[in-house]
Amino acid sequence: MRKFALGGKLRNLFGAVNVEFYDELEDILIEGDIGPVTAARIIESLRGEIRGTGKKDRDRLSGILKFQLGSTLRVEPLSLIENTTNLLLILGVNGVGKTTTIAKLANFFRRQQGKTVLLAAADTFRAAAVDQLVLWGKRIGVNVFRKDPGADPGAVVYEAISSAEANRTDLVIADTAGRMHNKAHLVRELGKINRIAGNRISGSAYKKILVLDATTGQNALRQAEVFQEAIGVDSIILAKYDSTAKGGIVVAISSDLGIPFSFMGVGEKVEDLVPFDRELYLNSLIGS
Ligand SMILES: Nc1nc2c(ncn2[C@@H]2O[C@H](COP(=O)(O)OP(=O)(O)OP(=O)(O)O)[C@@H](O)[C@H]2O)c(=O)[nH]1
Ligand SMILES: [Mg+2]
Repeated sequence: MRKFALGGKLRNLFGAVNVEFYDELEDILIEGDIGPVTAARIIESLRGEIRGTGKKDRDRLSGILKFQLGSTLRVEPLSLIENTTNLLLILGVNGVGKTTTIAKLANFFRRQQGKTVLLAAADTFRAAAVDQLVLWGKRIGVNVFRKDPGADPGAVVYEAISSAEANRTDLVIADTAGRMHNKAHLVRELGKINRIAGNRISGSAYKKILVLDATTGQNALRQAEVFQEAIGVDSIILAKYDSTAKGGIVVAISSDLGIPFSFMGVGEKVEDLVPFDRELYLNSLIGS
């Protein structure tokens, strides 16, 4: 597991605790994408914990900080309901890694859990998006339900579910377009797909999964807010985790929005998807 820049800075800070300690720590946390609100809350708790003993050795400080960061971190595996058709609706803005993540998820559930999978090409906004999904489908040996470019994405999802149910397929994973004209358009389009999907598949067999690009920092928090508000988000997959020097956005999102993380993308290949590991993540974040 990679080490973040935050970890190195924290090690230096903990090695030489001085009067500026809390200010410096706050700066480091904010720089690491933890966000000002969460950083301030963590500093407050840390002050409270340390007050009294006056002893600030490195191990104790990093132990307390790890506990504080972990206390708001939500990690939850993505589990499918047995004996029914599940739907994962994949959300995210343009270019975050949605289509690649869909191929990775399909491969994961097929190989690791022996599930049958159908991909639904509901990013009908541009022809290349459908072609890209079809190409991934061929590579990993999974069928892709498609209609003509420009088709109604809700209809693609509806018909893909019908086809999957007829074939007793365990899982439909639907791609969606992130490239919308504006926020209102995005929200309207997603609302429509969500209503159709929710009418066809009920309860926790239908999950809305948001893909975020780990390299976009605080912007990822704003994206999560928009999708959460639009149709709700059940789980987040953090793509491009291999390409970021910061990881604090996970803590910020967990803490502000309470959405759990399920997987992280760690490369461009289909095998490069790993279940989100809480301990590994916290250790790599604070550099222990
Ligand atoms: N390093 C790295 N690259 C990734 C990862 N996931 C996706 N990518 C790359 O990110 C780029 C965009 O990925 P796509 O899957 O096409 O993203 P998208 O969200 O479907 O994009 P649009 O359909 O254009 O909105 C591609 O070059 C992928 O190879 C990851 O976990 N790590
Ligand atoms: Mg795509």
